[in-house]
Amino acid sequence: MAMLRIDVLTIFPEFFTEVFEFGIIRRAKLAGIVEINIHDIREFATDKHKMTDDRPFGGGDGMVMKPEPIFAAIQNILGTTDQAEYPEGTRVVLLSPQGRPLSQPLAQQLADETTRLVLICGRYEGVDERVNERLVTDEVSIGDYVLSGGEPAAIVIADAVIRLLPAALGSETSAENDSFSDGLLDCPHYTRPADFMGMKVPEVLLSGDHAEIAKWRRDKALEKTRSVRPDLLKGENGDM
Ligand code: 9WO
Repeated sequence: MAMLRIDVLTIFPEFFTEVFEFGIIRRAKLAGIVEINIHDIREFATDKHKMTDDRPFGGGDGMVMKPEPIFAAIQNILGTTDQAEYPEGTRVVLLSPQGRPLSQPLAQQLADETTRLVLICGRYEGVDERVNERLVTDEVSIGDYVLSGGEPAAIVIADAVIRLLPAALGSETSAENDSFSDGLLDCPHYTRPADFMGMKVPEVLLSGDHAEIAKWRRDKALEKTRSVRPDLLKGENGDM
């Protein structure tokens, strides 16, 4: 049984046809570390026109996603629409700008604690509030901007979480070396040739002195973070 099962609810299932077929995510799927199922909300619409949206009460432009098809999908996927009966380790995440910002600690928490991750992708002007009230355990944002749908955000959160699953990262890399694992931005990276168009690789990286190389990399990561994201360096009480 996979360590993590991800179910995505969307009106555009084809959006996800290829996106999980590359790199670490593909390898994690093939290794049975993660199982990803895409569900077309329209298939859970009960009326004869398979309606997934309707006009907003109170007027206004656009349409709102109806609650019934999403409730029916959650019933089908989790066997219940009662949060108290959700399987152990279940998170039902609504992707929206109103959500808690995704961060490396949140991705790590989801990777460590979640066995079932359901991602609800909104479209139109939004999802009926009863979905948020009754079904959603977490609302998550990937940034302070509005997208045309929750689907791109679902891909981002799935990627950030899957790569942190134990054994998902092979020997070639490790999440511990992630810049964000120590709260800093990344250091510069170089590969051959050592001199490219007159731009030379820093001598220290050719020295073989691993202690000096580690110090150089940390100093560069600190320098980059200070210049681009000083907010990442502030402690709890706002000092450095
Ligand atoms: C639309 C919107 C517009 C202005 C201010 C806040 C807003 N929230 C939403 C919203 O939740 N829209 C629904 C989901 C329906 C339209 C597409 N949706 C969406 C999700 N747009 N952008 C996101 C999103 C998700 C995660 N992180 C950033 C943005």
